[in-house]
Amino acid sequence: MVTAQTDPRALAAEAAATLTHRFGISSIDLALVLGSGWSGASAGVGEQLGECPLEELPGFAKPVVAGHGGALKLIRTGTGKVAALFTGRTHFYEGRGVAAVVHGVRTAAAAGASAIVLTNGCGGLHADWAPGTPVLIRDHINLTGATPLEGATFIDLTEAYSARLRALAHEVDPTLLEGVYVQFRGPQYETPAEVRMAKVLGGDLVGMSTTLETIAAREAGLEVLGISLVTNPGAGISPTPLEHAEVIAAGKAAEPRLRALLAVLLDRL
Ligand code: 8IG
Repeated sequence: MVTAQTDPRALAAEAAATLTHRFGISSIDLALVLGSGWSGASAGVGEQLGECPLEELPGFAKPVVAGHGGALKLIRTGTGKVAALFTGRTHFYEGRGVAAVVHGVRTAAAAGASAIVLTNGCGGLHADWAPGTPVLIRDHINLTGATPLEGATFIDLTEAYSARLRALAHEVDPTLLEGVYVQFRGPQYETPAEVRMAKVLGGDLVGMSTTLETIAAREAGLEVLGISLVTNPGAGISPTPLEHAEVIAAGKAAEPRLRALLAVLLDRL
């Protein structure tokens, strides 16, 4: 028997039903997942309609990483669209399985979203991509060895990251860079040799999220916009390791730019 206990899509449908019921809405239009360094950027974006701890929705658990918040905020954008903001995500390295990692994406799709913005904090593979630089994800390399798909589910990923949405983001901020995001399993950061490998493979960014979520989003028919915030140079890229305080300061300095980007994007998606 297929139940919410055994079928991740049924569980996502249940979470979506709980979400819409709880907030008294029929559906959502958009979703936004906030990665490391993005919480400040989302403050004040849209009009907040409500908020609930993620673990109160079926299938979600408390995030394990302190500072990776775990709430769902419902907002209304300037153009009247309803967006679900996930203030934290489950990472693959938590060991809860791929279905848990992509549960938010599937819940957003089941609640009616047509597009999802996936953000993250990551390492940069170019010495001149300073901490605080936002980069649109053009494509990805999934080095986790995992996938949210099962069976003969041959999802096309030729344009996993919507060219339409990237063009829109470029209209909003013409100076935005684009790059290829390489997901490692983590939780350890890369060795310098692994960072060189990621670069040889065609990568520009290294991180521990997003690619599995993008695969699940494409399976569910969502348009995906991926935006990375370079928070540190990948291991071995910078001759002098950055001070933690510098990384935090760079993230803070980037907030107004990220906030403006998110606000306008959510209005236009
Ligand atoms: I923030 O340098 C952040 N997340 N894999 N490598 C990986 N993930 C990251 C990094 C990094 N920085």
